[in-house]
Amino acid sequence: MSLNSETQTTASTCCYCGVGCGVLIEHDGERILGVQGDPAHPANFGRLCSKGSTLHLTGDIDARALYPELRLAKGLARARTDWSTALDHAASRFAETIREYGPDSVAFYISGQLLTEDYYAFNKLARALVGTHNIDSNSRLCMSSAVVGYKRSLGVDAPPCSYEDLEQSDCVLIAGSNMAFAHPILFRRLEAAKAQRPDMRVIVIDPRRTDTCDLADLHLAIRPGTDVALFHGILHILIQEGWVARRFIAEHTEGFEALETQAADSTPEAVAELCGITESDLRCCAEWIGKSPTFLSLWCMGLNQSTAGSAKNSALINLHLATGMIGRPGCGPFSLTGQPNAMGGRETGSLANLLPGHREAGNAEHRAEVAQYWGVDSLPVRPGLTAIELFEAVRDGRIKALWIACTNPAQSLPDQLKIHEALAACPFVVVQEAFFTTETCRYADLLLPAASWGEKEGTVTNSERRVSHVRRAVPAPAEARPDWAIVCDFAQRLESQLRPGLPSLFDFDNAEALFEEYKQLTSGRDLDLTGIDYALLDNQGPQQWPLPVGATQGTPRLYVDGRFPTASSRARFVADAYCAPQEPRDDRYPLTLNTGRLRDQWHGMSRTGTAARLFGHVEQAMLSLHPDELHQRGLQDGQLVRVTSRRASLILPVQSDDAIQPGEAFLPMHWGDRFLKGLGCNVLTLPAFDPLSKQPELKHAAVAIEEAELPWQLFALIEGDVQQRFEALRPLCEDFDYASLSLAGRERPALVLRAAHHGAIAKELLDRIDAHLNLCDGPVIAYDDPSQAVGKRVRVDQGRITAVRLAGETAARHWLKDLWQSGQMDEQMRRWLLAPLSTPPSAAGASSVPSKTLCNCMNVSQQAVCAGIERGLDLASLKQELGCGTSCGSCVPEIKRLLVAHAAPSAAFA
Ligand SMILES: Nc1nc2c(c(=O)[nH]1)N[C@H]1C(S)=C(S)[C@@H](COP(=O)(O)OP(=O)(O)OC[C@H]3O[C@@H](n4cnc5c(=O)[nH]c(N)nc54)[C@H](O)[C@@H]3O)O[C@H]1N2
Ligand SMILES: Nc1nc2c(c(=O)[nH]1)N[C@H]1C(S)=C(S)[C@@H](COP(=O)(O)OP(=O)(O)OC[C@H]3O[C@@H](n4cnc5c(=O)[nH]c(N)nc54)[C@H](O)[C@@H]3O)O[C@H]1N2
Ligand code: SF4
Ligand SMILES: [Mo]
Repeated sequence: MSLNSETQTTASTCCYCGVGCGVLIEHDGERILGVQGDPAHPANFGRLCSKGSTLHLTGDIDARALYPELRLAKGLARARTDWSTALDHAASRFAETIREYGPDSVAFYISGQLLTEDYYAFNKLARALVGTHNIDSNSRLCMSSAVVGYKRSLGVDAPPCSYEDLEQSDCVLIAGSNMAFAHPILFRRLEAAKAQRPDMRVIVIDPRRTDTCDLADLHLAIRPGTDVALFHGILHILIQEGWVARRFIAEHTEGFEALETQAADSTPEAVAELCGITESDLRCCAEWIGKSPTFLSLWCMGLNQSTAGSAKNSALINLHLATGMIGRPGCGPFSLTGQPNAMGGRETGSLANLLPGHREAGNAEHRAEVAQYWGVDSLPVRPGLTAIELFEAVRDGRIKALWIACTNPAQSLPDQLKIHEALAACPFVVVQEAFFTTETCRYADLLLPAASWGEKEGTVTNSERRVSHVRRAVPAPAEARPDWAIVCDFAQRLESQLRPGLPSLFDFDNAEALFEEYKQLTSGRDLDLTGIDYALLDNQGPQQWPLPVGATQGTPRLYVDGRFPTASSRARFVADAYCAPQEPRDDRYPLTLNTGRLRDQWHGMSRTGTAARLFGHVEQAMLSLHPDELHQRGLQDGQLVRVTSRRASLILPVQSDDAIQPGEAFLPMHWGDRFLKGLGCNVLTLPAFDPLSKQPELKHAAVAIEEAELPWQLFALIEGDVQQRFEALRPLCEDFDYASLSLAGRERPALVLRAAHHGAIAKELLDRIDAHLNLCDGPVIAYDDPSQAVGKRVRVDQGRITAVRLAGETAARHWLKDLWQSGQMDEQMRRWLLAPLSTPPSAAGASSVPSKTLCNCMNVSQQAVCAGIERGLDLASLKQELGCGTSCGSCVPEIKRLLVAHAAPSAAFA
């Protein structure tokens, strides 16, 4: 996009992951025109990944929630209303419910993507005004095991490291993190460090061979869920070999004896066997940890999302304490936070069991401190419900009014059938959302449009405890409002019902006023933020806490003096026994289903799912299985299967992938019911949770698969107005056994529908689909077989294909999609269209495989890269000739893998 003289730039942050990159938003005061990495931001120094650099292409206005909408009675449609009516109505419903059933009959379910000021307002609303601890967030699905891990082992919830430690470490252990996809800018920093210091050891612990393994000197593909056993086994070897820091243990820790006894049983033979790795790999891993001068560990959902999540966290921290590898440059246990402000949520107390300033809701002294600061008599004593428990309480009627903000539980929580039941049964559901398209919005009795990225002000804290100022670049569209403002406006209306005549607790004119009030609650606490204000962040840039008033700079590293914030000032060894995942595989459900992230999509895709090019790398939801598992079942790559867990089934295509171990399966978490009929991957997952952190086991569900015989297939593509067409076509998908929607293209985005059914669908349904595809009249070339075995329609506007529909048989879909993409239309195709043939003309060089965009920044396809490799190009010359991998670098690991596959004569080369 060319920038004119009126273009302004606003420095802000990326709204995706916990790396917390700084972005420069280019805009004209009304619309966002472009985005660049902020060279001055210490998280990214100007770089952005494939998601950050496409932010300005996302957020299609047609998908945004623009006006408050109210449903007056269940069964009726929602209608547009004004803010005042909307919030008065909500205040009355909440006040009535609280009066009749008590404060614990209402609940708030919020998000790690809110800003610190939003969180603070929600917390004060729930705990001080309503008088309930029923306020939990999606961080329960994300970081709560890390919170428990830090608190149990080190005393408080504080990641002790800095990003610089990645550059300074000699041995980096990456456990249950695919940082190449999920924290790409940190992965780039690690790549660069390893290129500079090739002696640096990188160990990856992940059941899958991910792109992150590209950097690994050692990859331990352990059996899912066996991390605790592995960490105990490593400790066993460290002790046996004398690689433990006895002096550090004696001076700065407690509880080592109990752990030694525990580790004594974890013999290398037994652990290697249990984890499914070789004893020599296990010993190698322990040796690198034990002998390297510095040791850093990075982890994410592979540890946290587990019924042993807390135990996994502490077992890993044990290794740092045993080796004294903490509090020094290049050392320490360093959780990568998922969401952009998961940290801020923890700081402001946005989990049911927490209170602002790293306090505990279960601690009477903490409750009294906070109550006094807020000027209320007391805070409730009764513990609040955590995410899974909370939705259970919604389902069984204990919760009668539910406020959901900035999260999409009807996609992201496990055991989706129950979540949908709960939302349908709840008497009053408020959804505060930036996009009206999410699965959860369907259940909103009141939909409140929220401002989103680039439209709101506040602060966020990234994985390294660094607080950034999030600045507003443009006004929010239509009537959307910032989250904190919605909360405060609602709270004031609720106050007039619940505590009439008293001074308001929510008299805040702007986000900064909220920050100023909140930060005093951190005074004297481990995270002391009292020295931070917006002006300091503006003048001196983002700062790492603690930064108490009077301090001149933030704190890059914690525990440098070996003193820990526990009663004894000693860190604690935790001796948890290994526990297997809740749902072991058996004869009936012989596969373990693992779920996680793709490179270019974000969660439920409300934002990334509006940018066609972000589907270029992976176009549709596929279940990945080891080739042997496909072979055993006589399945072909791309064939439709029915995946069944103890809870439900889902139909989608399989994909052969030797990065997955036999006995396991992998499904991306992104496709919910909107993009894939059948409620998405979480219809399969289980609600079992960790006893301490209450974090659910989203990574290990037992499943079975069988071929889904759905011979009647449909493929459709239509260019333009993709969001509107999405809304129109999605309801029709319900009539198919399988249906999935996605976007395709770059400059001319198109909506793509793939569907399949056990028999031919009704002619009337096909006609309705054709009508939405613009294929009923005008320049349409059609062949319609009366038996519906083959039906083909293509619209050609000014010599270019603009819509396609294949019915019955879809073998020509890749060929037609390529023709659409290239803007070509030839005589051969015209002839084919008019003939009763289903397969594409072989002479046309028609591709039988879908094309894939490897490098999204520079628009380079996998085919082009492979052709380059065939011509003998290496990585440097591929970059130079094709441009791939020269911008954000996210595709480089994949290009390297193709180079290796080509070099190895036996490996399959696509
Ligand atoms: N592209 C992209 N990036 C994101 C996000 C996104 O949606 N898209 N979301 C953000 C958020 S909120 C989060 S929480 C992070 C998540 O970031 P990650 O945790 O890195 O991502 P996941 O893909 O969920 O899971 C990581 C890995 O855990 C592995 N794993 C599964 N079971 C086990 C196990 O038992 N042990 C071990 N050691 N590993 C296991 C999986 O195979 C997977 O490769 O990503 C953040 N960044
Ligand atoms: N199977 C499986 N399930 C998982 C996971 C997994 O690995 N596997 N990971 C879990 C994890 S770690 C996480 S973090 C969750 C994420 O799950 P969700 O929280 O459900 O994910 P999002 O789709 O990011 O939801 C955020 C919503 O906020 C909206 N939004 C964006 N900006 C704003 C704003 O400024 N204000 C408001 N009010 N709304 C806004 C977006 O449109 C979006 O709908 O998923 C969890 N679920
Ligand atoms: S690494 Fe994370 S914060 Fe940085 S640009 Fe990518 S998604 Fe945004
Ligand atoms: Mo997360």
